[in-house]
Formats: sequence, C-alpha cells, structure tokens
Amino acid sequence: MALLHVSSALLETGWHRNVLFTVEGRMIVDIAPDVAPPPAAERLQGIAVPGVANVHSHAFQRAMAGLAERRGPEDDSFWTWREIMYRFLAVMTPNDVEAVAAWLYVEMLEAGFTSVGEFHYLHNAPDGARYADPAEMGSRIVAAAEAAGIGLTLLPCFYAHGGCGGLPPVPGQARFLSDLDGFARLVDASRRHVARLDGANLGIAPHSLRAVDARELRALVAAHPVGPIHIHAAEQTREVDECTAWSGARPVEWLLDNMGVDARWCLIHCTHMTDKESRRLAQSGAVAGLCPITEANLGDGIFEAPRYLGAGGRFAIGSDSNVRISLGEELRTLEYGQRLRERKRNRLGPPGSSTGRHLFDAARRGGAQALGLSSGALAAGNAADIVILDDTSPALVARTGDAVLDSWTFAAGDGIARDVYAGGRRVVAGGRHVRRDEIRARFTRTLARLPGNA
Ligand code: NGQ
Ligand code: ZN
Repeated sequence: MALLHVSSALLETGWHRNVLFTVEGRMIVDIAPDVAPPPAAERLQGIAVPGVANVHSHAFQRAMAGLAERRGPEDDSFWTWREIMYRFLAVMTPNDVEAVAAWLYVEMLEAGFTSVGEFHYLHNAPDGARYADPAEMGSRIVAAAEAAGIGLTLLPCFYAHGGCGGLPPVPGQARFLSDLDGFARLVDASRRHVARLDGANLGIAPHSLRAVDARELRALVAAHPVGPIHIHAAEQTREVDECTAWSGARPVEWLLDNMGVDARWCLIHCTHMTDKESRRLAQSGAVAGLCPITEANLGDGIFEAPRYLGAGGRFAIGSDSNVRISLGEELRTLEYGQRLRERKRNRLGPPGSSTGRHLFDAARRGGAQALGLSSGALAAGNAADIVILDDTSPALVARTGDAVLDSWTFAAGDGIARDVYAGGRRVVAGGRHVRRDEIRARFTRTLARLPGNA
C-alpha cells in the first residue's frame, strides 16, 4: 500500500487541496481531500490530474517521424506519405519495433498519457511469411509496454484488402495480411501475450472499410462479442468517394447503417462526416478517436467538432503516426483548427467554461471508454493513473483550478508532467522516465540502422 499526498488535485468531484491518495497494487482505494500529509505519505509538490489514454498509436511510425516532410515532384498527400511509410516499415525487424515502441511509450508517459491503444497491423515478416508465433510482433508491443510501464490495450488489426469492396491488396501491404482463420489464431496468440501484462486489455481493429469487406467485418464483430472495436473511418475525401462508389454510402454512414455501432466502437478520425452522420454517431454512444496532430500533418482536413460535441458526441485523443507526442498540443490543435476555420475564439466547450478543462475532461472520459478501462478519473476503485504537474514550471506559476489546464493546453511546452503513476507504479519521477536512459540507448542504436532519409 502506498500513500501519496499532493497539494492539489482534479478529482471526479472537481478541484481539491491537500489530497491524500491510498494506492493498493494497481488501484486507488481511497481519496481524502483537505488532510495534512501523514508521516508515512510520500509528499509530491504539484497538481494531480488523471492520466489520459492515448487511444490510437502505430508505434513503429515513431521511427520515421520527420522523414516525410520533403516536397515531392507531384502534390504530396496522405497517399504519397503512405508510400514512404510502407517503404520504411518493410525493413523493420521485431527487435526494431520493440525498441521503437518502448521509447515511444516512455515519451507518452512523460507527456501524461498513462495508457495506449496500439492499433497493431505489422504482423508478418517483410516478405509476408508468417512468424512461427503469429503474434510475434504483438508480443514485442507487449514487451515494450512492460518495459515502459504504460497501460496497454492491444488492438490486433485485421487487414485483407487494398480498397473498398474487397479489392486485392498491393505488395506493400504483405506484412499486414491475414484471412479470418489466421486472424483468429493471431488474436488467440495475442491474448496469451497480453495476459502476462498486469492490467492489459485486448480489443480488435478491423483496419478500415478499405481493408475489410462487409462479410469479414460482420464475422469479426460476431466472433468478438466483448471488448473494444476500433476502425479507421472517413479520414480522407478519397476514401469517402471510394466507399460511396462501392456501397452508395459514406464510411461512417455505412458503419452506422450496417454494424450496430455502439459504445464498444471507436471510429478513428471521422474527419469527413455530414451533419446527419455527426448527429447519428453522437447518438450511437461510440467514441470518435481524433488524432489532431497527425490529421494536420497528413492534410486530412478539420474535424467538425462544434457540431459533433454539440450533439453530445464523445471523443478521445490518439497520437496515430506519433510524429509528436504531446497531449496539450493534440487538444490545442483540435481547438485551433476550429478557430482558424471559423475565425473566432474558444469554439469548444459551453459558454463560461474553460476550454482546456472541457477538452481535457472529454478526452479522459472518451479515452477510458475507448480502451475499456476503469480509469479516466481520479476516484476510489479506478486504476491509479495519476499525473502530477510541475506547479513551479513557468507556464503554470500562479495558476490554479481550470487555469492550470488552459495553461497546459495553450501555453506550456513539454516537460510539464513531473511525476507519473501508471497502474499504481511510479514510472516518471522528476520529469524523467525511470528507465529513460536504457530505453533511449536501445532506440538510438536501432535508429542508427534504419534508413535516415526515407
Ligand atoms: C495506418 N494511418 O494504418 O497507419 C494509416 C495509414 C491507411 C493513418 N490513417 C494507412 N493515419 O490508412 O491506409
Ligand atoms: Zn491510424
């Protein structure tokens, strides 16, 4: 049992001072506000907020961050980026993926993300051959999460086609492919790896309506009656056009019409929705997994947040391509997109509310839902995912209450999280991950071998 005392904390019931947390194993078992620290307590000077789930990551892509920012002969797009990404992943070994993922998860924890949904599709060897263990690559993700101490929801991805309506895959997709039987074996093997990691979860991730046909998607949902289901949807206008040409319906519309989308579902991006799709998705109880930094980087478009949130829609944040790892920057980018489009300020959140607080609350709640976690709030009975912000940081000096979240979101740089507990374990102390040096050294050695110019 551990006792942690902080000077202030954002609890489920709002802001409180002098808060004592009792942590047992992975869980918070008691919270007492307005108490002096007992002698046995560890005293942490700072502001405690709940750790937030990062619901959408392709870990291996961290290794190519910054390598696709060079203008090509024709208009660069999501699709030209994807070709660079495919060339890059073709050379990555299981060891490489583990080293990159472990470092990425260190960065996530230092940024205040205490769990990650790994949308994992790099299953096969570079030539498409199966590894002896079909979940060899997934086991490396589990090992990386274990080394970093981040909460993991592993989302093995089903990928079978190269376009809507069951088009054949292209050669660059060989590492992702399986059929339904192979996928069942992959999920079973993944489950065994996940089981050895305390608190880890398993879901499934049909990649997108470009990679999964209608029959397969129905079979996958029927075979997995519990747990999170994540799918990419409506990120690019070309995808919307392709889906409409195939089915007569747009991607989000098709999923709503055909798949019984509910609170188990997390639809990643949903950048391009009509008014009606926004309203229907909001009513479904599903989570929209928004990845604002990646969506900006890839030129996807701007999510229609005021409309969707106004209809009660839930969202969560994902770092997706992992080109940058920053919770504040994700939330800021989401809000700034709306400001730039509407030429107005403070677009998200009801009148009178703090924008930072509103976005943070929505992201922590939606994140926990999308990953199937009992966290997302500092409350007894929830996982001890606790982020203690450095109240001596220049960006937070003289800030209290919601102003802390506004300043974190809009004014602070990186390095605001001083101490981070994930599943009851202190993984960041004094702003540094407890295994930072060793995990970083392995990452550095790995990057030195991978192509440095894609
Ligand atoms: C992915 N990433 O699976 O890594 C995708 C690109 C695709 C994003 N959509 C590949 N951001 O969607 O075909
Ligand atoms: Zn993605």
